[in-house]
Parts: sequence; structure tokens; C-alpha cells
Amino acid sequence: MDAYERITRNVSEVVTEDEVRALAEAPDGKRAYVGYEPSGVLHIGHMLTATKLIELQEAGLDVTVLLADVHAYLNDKGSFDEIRETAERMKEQFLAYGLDEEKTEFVLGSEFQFDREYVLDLHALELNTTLSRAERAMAEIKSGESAKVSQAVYPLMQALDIVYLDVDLAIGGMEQRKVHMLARDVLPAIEEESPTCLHTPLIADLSTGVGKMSSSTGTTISMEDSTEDIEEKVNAAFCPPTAHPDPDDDGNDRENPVLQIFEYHVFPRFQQVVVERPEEYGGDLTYDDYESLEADLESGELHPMDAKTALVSYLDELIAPGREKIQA
Ligand code: IYR
Repeated sequence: MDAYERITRNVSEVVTEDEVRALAEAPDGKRAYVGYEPSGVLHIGHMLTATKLIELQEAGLDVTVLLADVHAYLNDKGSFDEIRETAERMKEQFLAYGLDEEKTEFVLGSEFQFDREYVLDLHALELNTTLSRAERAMAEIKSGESAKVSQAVYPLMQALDIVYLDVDLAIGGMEQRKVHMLARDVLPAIEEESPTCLHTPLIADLSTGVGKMSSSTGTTISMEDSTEDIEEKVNAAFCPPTAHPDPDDDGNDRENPVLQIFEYHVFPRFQQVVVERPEEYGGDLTYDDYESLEADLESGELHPMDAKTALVSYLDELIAPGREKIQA
């Protein structure tokens, strides 16, 4: 796998391909970043972009993790003091998940977002952006029903972070894409270039395969989960013997979340996946890549129940170090 393939592996969107190719040709000294609103404990959504950061570190890039305390505050996630405390704990969890301590810089938003220069630049962006554009950018991020003024400021600050953190690549889930597109439009007013972005896919809801897995609306997998919790959630997950299930009765597109977790979480972190089976059921199955596991599930060679049992043990291995930190 060459550097470009590694950088873009498993991503849903590359903005733009030419820009990422240029990065891949000379990754040394280049910096990628993801920002996270500090909240509770790491869940599978955080882990997905964290896995991408780990892959980028392996490809030679440096990484900044922005613990976006001010953003969480603007998005109504609690008192500023509470958010700051959560941010500290999250940092530990990211390291436990496997980010390279030497190559990761953790920055709190409040360390630079109150600087006079940042605030003035922010006001310049506010002058250049309509409220409706800011609102649209926030559609998939904002919490609560009605839009607040703070939530219109939010995406402009996220855009400005790219400039102030001096990063070459912005990473986020697909729900961040409209903010990044806004950034590409508004930043040229204060900077030479538009930021380069990679967007990771969203994992479907575990029990239905429809929409996005989310802690607010249903089941999610988090670093707090015990082995038994993971077992229970994965065993109850939607896992038809296909990667592309038919739409549900209401016509909604569906995914196979068990396969998605193998593809986006397990294979990027393990060289090989072994599905253990008793001899009488054909013995162990060994996979060097995601595609062969998917093909076996589709052909019936791999039973969904055996795939789930293997998924539980790999997920548990990924989560265990963070879980120990939380319990300590
Ligand atoms: N909008 C993100 C949090 C966030 C991301 C970046 I990249 C920033 O520069 C600032 C905030 C979220 O939804 O969690």
C-alpha cells in the first residue's frame, strides 16, 4: 500500500485528491488534526477518526488532537468547568486507544481561541458569512432543537482552528463535511489556501443498520463497556449475510454494522483476523484483509454468529486499555 492509499484508506470523501496526493508525496513535517467536543467517554465515533489518525502517524504525519472545550460550551454540552475536566480524561483515553504519544499534540481550544487576533479574525469571518449558511453547516452537529447564535459562531471557529493550529489536513466524520466546505469558502479571505480534508464514514446503527450509530438515540459502543456489554451489543446487532442489505420497510438504506466495524476499526489495527471455530464446524478461519472476510460472510462460509464472536474479542482488545484507565 503506498502512502496515498494508506492516508485515504476507508475514507468516504477526499477534498481534494490532488491536494492529498501532494501531501502523501512529502508527509514529513506535515500535520493532520481532528477536533472533538469533550464528552463523557470515548465512543465508537471518536475511535473511528482516532484510527485514521493512527494510520496517518504510521504514514509519517504528525497529529494534533484538538480538545474543543469552547466548541462544546457553544454547543450546550455543559458548564465550562465540567467540559474542561472531561477534556483531561479524554486525552488519557485517546492515548490508551493507541495514538502515538511522541507524535500527538493535544491542544485545548481555550488555549488560543480567546486570543485577540483569533477573535478579530473570527469577527471578520462572521461579517463574511450569512446566518443561513452557518446554520446549514451545523445541521448534523448541533445539539437541541432550535438554533442558537452560539451555534452559528461554532462552524466559523472550527474553520479558523485550521489556520491557528497550522495544520495541513483536517479530518472528521462525514457529519463535519459542511463545516469543512464552509471553511474552504471563507478562509481564503484571511489565508492564502483552502484546507485539505478527509471525511470518514459513519457507522450504521448497531441494531437496525439504518442511519448513524449514536449514543443519543440508541446503542453505541464506548470505552466504558465491559466485555459482557460488548458481547451483548454485538450479539444483538443487525448482521445479515451480506454487506449490502436491502432497504428497510420504510425504504431507508441499510448497512451491515458488524462488517463496518471489521472494516473501519479492526482491520486497520490488526494484521490478521482469526475467527475461531471448533473443528467440527470447519476449524479456524484466518483473514488478511477485510474483503475476504466479507466474501466469506456473503458466501455462507462464515456464519454471522462466528463473525460476531470474533468481533467481540477484537473490539474488546481495542477497548481494554482505555477501560482500565477509566476504572483506575
Ligand atoms: N465539530 C466537532 C468538534 C470540532 C472539530 C474541529 I476539526 C474543530 O476545529 C473544532 C471542533 C464535533 O462535532 O465534535
